[in-house]
Amino acid sequence: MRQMYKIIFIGLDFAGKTSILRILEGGYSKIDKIKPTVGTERAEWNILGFKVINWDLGGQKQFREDYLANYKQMLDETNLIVFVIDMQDDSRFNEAGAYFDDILHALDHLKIKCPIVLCLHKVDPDIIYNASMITNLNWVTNLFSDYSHDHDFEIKVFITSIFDRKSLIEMFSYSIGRLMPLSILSQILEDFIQQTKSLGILGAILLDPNLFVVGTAFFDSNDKTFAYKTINAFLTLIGDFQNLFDENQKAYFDISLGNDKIYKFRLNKITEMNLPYYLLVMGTSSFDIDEIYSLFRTKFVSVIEKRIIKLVESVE
Ligand SMILES: Nc1nc2c(ncn2[C@@H]2O[C@H](COP(=O)(O)OP(=O)(O)OP(=O)(O)O)[C@@H](O)[C@H]2O)c(=O)[nH]1
Ligand SMILES: [Mg+2]
Repeated sequence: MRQMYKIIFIGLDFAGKTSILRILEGGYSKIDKIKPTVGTERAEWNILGFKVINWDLGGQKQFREDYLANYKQMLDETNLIVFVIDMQDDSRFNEAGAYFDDILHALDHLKIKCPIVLCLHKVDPDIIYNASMITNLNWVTNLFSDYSHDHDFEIKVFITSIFDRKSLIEMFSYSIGRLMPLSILSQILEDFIQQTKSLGILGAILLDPNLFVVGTAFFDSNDKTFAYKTINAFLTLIGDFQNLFDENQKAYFDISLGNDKIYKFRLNKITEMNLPYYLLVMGTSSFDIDEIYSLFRTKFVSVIEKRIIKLVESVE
């Protein structure tokens, strides 16, 4: 059987679980039509040849009670949990925390030690620095860390909003990175930036056809942080404008930092591959993108393609 991963999206009703999944699926257009989820909805995604089944667990009280009564059936063979909390509704933080506690106990009973991702959600860009939001973020972080204290789970916290698609892509890229052996793709990119260092490259990010980050390599961690922030702009543009790419399937983006420092970004659709993967490269002003990309095309594309095919086999 092909390797399959089960990801559970769980949290109170109205937390935003279904909305997150719809945005990750690639569109704002579907958001208006979302209704409260009745029971559980399952969706199968193909990521790098792996089957990822997202379980969206409706959060209304009767469903929560039902899952807790039948937790074995619901949580069995879970590979990762995304727990979503509505950060705009402080009247329900304790209720969300108690539910989280129930889930941790159920996982302990089943002896499941999967990674857990906490989405502190609905932290929209316009309210992220509001005093009340900062209070809420501290409150919930402390509350949930108290609940997780007596357990032994690897918990990673993300601040997310459907109005910041990058925050969701970052959260989900982390999640798939915890499941799949992706480090091999980053190793290939490491090799690539070493070989193109003299051409002014600072780093590279490989995005899959869903725009999830599947590999990164940078010489400097500050550059990496900077590149991640810029991805946001690119992802929004790719989603919104079909004509972003020129006839060579490249998109350009330069950022001048004022002190003579220019960061250049080039996003390339890797047309040689069966599905549209994307390579984002970051460089200095002397960056020779044509030469860098031609080296990528001749020496790395087929290696990456073969590795992606092999990834699935390696875990079977
Ligand atoms: N402001 C804001 N609203 C959001 C965000 N995410 C979701 N919402 C809204 O929150 C409401 C509930 O979203 P859903 O995705 O249906 O929530 P759910 O967790 O799936 O709810 P159940 O299916 O009942 O468990 C909808 O009106 C969404 O538009 C967000 O990041 N910011
Ligand atoms: Mg829902």
